Amino acid sequence: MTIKLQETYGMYINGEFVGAASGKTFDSINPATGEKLAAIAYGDVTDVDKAVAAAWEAFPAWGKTSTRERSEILWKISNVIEANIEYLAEIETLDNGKPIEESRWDMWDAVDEFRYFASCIRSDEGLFVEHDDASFSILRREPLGVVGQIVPWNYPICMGCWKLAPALAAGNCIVFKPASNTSISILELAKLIGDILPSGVLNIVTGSGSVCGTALSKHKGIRKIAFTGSTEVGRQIGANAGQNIIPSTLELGGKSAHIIFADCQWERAMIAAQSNILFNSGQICCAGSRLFIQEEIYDKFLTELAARFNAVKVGNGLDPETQMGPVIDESQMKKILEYIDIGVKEGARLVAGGKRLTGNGYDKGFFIAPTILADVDNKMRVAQEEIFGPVLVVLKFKDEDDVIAMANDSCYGLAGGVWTQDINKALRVAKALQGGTIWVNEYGISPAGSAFGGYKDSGYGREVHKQILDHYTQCKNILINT
Ligand code: TAP
Repeated sequence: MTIKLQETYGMYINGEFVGAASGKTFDSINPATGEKLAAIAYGDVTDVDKAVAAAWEAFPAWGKTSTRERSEILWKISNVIEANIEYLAEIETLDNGKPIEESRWDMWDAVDEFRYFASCIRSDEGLFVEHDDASFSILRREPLGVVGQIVPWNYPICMGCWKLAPALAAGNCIVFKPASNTSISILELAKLIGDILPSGVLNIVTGSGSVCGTALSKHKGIRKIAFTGSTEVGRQIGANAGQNIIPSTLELGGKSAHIIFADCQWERAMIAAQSNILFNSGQICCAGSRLFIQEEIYDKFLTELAARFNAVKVGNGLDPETQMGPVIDESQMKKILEYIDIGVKEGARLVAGGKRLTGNGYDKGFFIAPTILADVDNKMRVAQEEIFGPVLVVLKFKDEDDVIAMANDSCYGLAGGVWTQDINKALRVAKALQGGTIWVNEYGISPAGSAFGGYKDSGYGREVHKQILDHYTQCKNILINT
């Protein structure tokens, strides 16, 4: 399929695509070619005001729909996404750069998210508390009203649907801001589902984080803000929410420990160690970016891993042979290359990659060779700071206590992974690790129904699980005395 994108995309407000009040636009760039894909409306506070007003206009009716009606609407949305997987996946790859197969997985994840929450609200039996023979309380879930949602560029549709599905399921209206690097796919999705949702229930504002995102997160008209992105911006969003006395959920950065014990299943652990730093060019919040290898197998595992990194086919994500695409933009590329430099200066040993790829059609895009920095000390900056690129840092460990201490010596606590065939050891380590998700003999998957979110500076709130519905509703206790 070859898609013809619109030259210009407006914001989606009150069921219509509209330009920014200022008339300004910004360009969305294909990271594989450096070429402009489309111009996007550059929204500011005026546009955000308009979107919030439209959402409140829609709320009285939407908030009163039955769970059956909302569930059916969510199913319809999931069916539309499923029917358009190839179309949406190609747009995602054009805009984000990831290999087309990864974009397809993201779309399936989005489909599943809507179906999961469509089912959750039909099976929620609510809470009833009997106080004594005469009186009882009904704990009623009520929607919050209008909620704000802000997402990053690494999983535009997938992260978007992680947020849209539960908010809609709970009966809220939404003002949603995609990342400015990747606004197109969610606007295309709005086109596809526009006639399923009543006007004003879903509004999408586009523009920069500093102007449009700030206007949304400070807006007095929103009743909750959900954010996925960097810890730095998450702090500001959380503070803004605090000022307005509204709840926030924050899914932030990570530097997850991926632990390979000597008794691991070799091939499976090897594949996971590679793919969980090279999927999406390493631009994954829960990437297994700190790889801990037990000393007995350190040299052998590292040598084989480096050979695999060197054999990865890097290229345009639309080429089905491509295993890893570009990084999102030039500034991200420079930041990643700087970190590689820092790591080498700190004393790490470069055993794969380490440079920008040039020639061979790479020059106009933002391609970095899959990189491994070995013999890293956990105190080094490359072990403590999130690089958000295809750069694996590798550390050696002696035993369980040693690796748990190093793994937890991080300001982040998003995720972690453990590879061993000893289930007792696996559980001991999984319990000891400070992270919201710990995979055992697995890494990186978060199917609907598992809970995803961070400890420490990685944020709070758990998405992909029905408990997020608590964050999109408020509880009313109705006490009845007979
Ligand atoms: P950010 O710079 O934080 O941007 C994320 C979103 O926030 C974008 O839509 C951005 O808009 C907007 N934004 C930026 N500054 C803002 C402000 N002052 N007020 C309100 N909104 C603002 O992150 P990023 O560079 O796009 O994404 C990478 C980070 O996200 C990494 O740290 C990664 O770990 C994290 N991440 C976490 C998760 C989970 S689930 N924990 C998942 C994916 C990514 P613009 O695009 O216009 O700047």
